[in-house]
Amino acid sequence: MTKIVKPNEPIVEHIYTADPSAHVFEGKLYIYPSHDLEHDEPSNDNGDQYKMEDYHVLSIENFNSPCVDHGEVLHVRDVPWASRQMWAPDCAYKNNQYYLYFPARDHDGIFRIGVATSTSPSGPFKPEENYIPGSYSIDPAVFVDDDGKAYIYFGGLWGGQLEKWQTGTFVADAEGPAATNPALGPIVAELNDDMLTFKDKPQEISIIDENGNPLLAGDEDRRFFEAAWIHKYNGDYYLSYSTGSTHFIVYAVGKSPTGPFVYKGKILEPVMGWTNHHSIVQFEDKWYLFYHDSSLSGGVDHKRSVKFTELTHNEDGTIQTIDPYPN
Ligand code: FUB
Repeated sequence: MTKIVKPNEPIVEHIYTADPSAHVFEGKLYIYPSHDLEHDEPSNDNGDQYKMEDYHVLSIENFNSPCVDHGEVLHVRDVPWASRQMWAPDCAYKNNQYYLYFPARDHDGIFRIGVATSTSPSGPFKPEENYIPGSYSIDPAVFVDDDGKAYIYFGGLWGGQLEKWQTGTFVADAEGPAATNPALGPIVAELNDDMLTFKDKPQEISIIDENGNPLLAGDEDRRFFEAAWIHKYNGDYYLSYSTGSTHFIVYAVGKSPTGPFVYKGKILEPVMGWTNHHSIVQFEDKWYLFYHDSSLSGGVDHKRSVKFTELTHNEDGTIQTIDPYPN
């Protein structure tokens, strides 16, 4: 019998899934996850264990229904510019089309961000010939604002190569900033109406503390690492992201989609497995956090499963911190 989805449990168990980007399209929840491959190779800080080759789309009609796997919607073999590692994707709707944004290494081993299109939220998706010109690093997240303008957020440290782009070109042996210097922020670019190209040169987002000072690279509990996501609540823009080495999902709030954003607090405590990656979505009158952990595989970093739970904004706009293992 097909299982009804339940909070804090894997939404599917027949494949490993991670990095869920959840959206409401056509009245249903659609989830665009990474599809973790089963293998027994060791983990390293470069993320070589994340060898994903394709994407599946998942959907949930409501929270009394099972999760549907719409099958493979894009494979790396069909993407002319990509060679390997189809990491965390996202999807956006505009111009009566669905746009799947995904990072992968190009044929020189450099992470770039590509787009594939479909007339259906469940795919299949047809990739563009080349990656988005001027794109780099990983973890694209696309936010379409109420005025119709679309913004793409991206970037991730270490295996995600963000620190290698500090000069504007790829420097293979570049390290991140010293601990006492400002941390690297995620990158944002407004998209053109075609949703396939950047309108302007991507710019780094500033994340500051309550005194207006930039978060420092050594502030590992709060500084950006990867997995940027934007949601809008009561007119404010909430940038949430993973702190990587300290494994939190945290958030910062701003008055504009491009920042600056003021650090506010934690959304999710560490989960089982090294990575923490999420999305936040309103469905009907409630807000939900989609996230992943490695509990189904007994803690294997690269064999993860997507889960969800309810998320609560307090009256003052702050978000209640979620314990992923409440019982
Ligand atoms: O799934 C591969 C990578 O792991 C993602 O791109 C990161 O955000 C982390 O979850």
